[in-house]
Amino acid sequence: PTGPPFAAVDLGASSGRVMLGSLADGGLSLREVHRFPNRPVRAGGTLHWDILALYQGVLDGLRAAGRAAGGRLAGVGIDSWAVDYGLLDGSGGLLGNPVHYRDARTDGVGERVAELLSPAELYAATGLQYLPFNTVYQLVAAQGSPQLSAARRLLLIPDLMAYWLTGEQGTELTNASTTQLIDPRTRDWSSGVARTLGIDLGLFPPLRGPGDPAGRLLPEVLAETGLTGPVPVTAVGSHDTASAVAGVPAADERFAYIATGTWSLAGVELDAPVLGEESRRANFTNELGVDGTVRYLRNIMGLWLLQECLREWAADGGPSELGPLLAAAGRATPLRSVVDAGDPEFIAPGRMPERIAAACRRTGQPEPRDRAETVRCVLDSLALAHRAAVFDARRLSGRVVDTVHIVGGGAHNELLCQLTADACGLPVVAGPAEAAALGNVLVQARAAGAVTGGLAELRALLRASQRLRRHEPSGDQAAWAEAAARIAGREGS
Ligand code: ADP
Ligand code: LRH
Repeated sequence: PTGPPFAAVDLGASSGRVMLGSLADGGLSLREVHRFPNRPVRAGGTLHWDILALYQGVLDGLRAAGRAAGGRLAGVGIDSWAVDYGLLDGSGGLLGNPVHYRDARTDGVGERVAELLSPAELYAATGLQYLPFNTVYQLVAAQGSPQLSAARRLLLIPDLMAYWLTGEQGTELTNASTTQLIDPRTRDWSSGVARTLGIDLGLFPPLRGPGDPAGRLLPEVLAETGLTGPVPVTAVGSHDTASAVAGVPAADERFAYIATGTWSLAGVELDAPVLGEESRRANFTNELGVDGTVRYLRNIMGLWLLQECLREWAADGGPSELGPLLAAAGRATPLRSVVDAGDPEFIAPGRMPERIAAACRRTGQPEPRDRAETVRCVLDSLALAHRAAVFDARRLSGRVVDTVHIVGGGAHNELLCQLTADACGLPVVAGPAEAAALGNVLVQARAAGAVTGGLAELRALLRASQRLRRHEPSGDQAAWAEAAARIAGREGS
């Protein structure tokens, strides 16, 4: 007999969802009960997350989960995008809407931080890829602001949601590792970095790890959602990418993963960080994973490029449906023009088709002539960036890679998966698209004693139950190398 299901709350930059996961017959089934858009709001010149709308989405999702599961849940786990946070005053009230990592407040802050701590020293201490929006830069940007001065607590986004649901505060480790304030060797705070940059680590509640208890749903939440208590909340890999990597259906260690959604996070899973200068210059990050692992990966722009083109085209009228555009892109000339999908110049929102065309011009390549060619340019560029990241991860870590797993929403995009297989010259296993929710459920289920074993055993459950698609590499590797050379020097490798 199967018990009540586990609810996974997975908040992505493009949408939030609540999924129900059940373990039965040696497998894991997952079912979406609620999905809601995540629409950032620019107000007073600052780009914010609409955090209460997201929390409402979580409550609506838990209500739907309760309806689907007869009012009973075995537990709840929450994961979301990284680096961002809410500040609380001394009585636990939220001080303003969390600022979006794409907001311009961190412009130029990297240079200021580099004067206090050289990039080499910061990397040696934290192992994190330079991304202008890492939490350290956001906190340095906010220094001296009335809001930060008034703050008594800082909660990362999933921890903030967990606090509202349970009344309990903690800082989950995998997501804390994206702040650039964690030493990946000790898996604890780097007090030296915090001291040098004037950041008060006392703002963070104590660390907790994936599988640790995170409280129980408050009576007011049970009343609001129609759930019957007690419902435990468990800390999972609360960084969505940590949950997604736990949800990769790998059969052994010889794999690279690409979690493709709004971002593409491409790399390998290691037991220990790689912290040398070569790794820093190659723009690789050492984020912490479930079960003591290190996610050695590169952040690449991802389907954000496509999302932003679609947003622009929808506002303009004319064809902007994804399916027909992908079909047309599949017929367009391969590798006609490519851009560097690792370039921070694509981080900010707005005018994406124009910015892509400008990048093509700058590198002496023809501009895309229509929407299909723009989509093809984006997908070829992503495949090329995937190739560079997989090759560099392999070279810098010494890990043998014979399969590339693509998980996340991009696993639905067959053209992108095939192009990635072609570019890497390696087979791609595509799916599950909802790896983050699956990794979230598996960590909760193990904490509750419903499954046992390490990541290998958890992944075997995924292979037994998830539909996966295999793409064999085809075509000419030399063509990809030639395309890479057109943007060389700007690429991470
Ligand atoms: P995030 O977690 O960052 O919000 P997701 O992992 O949900 O992102 O991925 C969203 C992206 O996945 C979309 O922007 C879209 O490009 C892609 N995607 C989702 N469904 C499909 C589909 N059916 N076909 C092609 N691409 C898809
Ligand atoms: C993906 C993600 C990624 C981070 C970015 C801010 O959703 O968590 O791992 O770098 O968002």
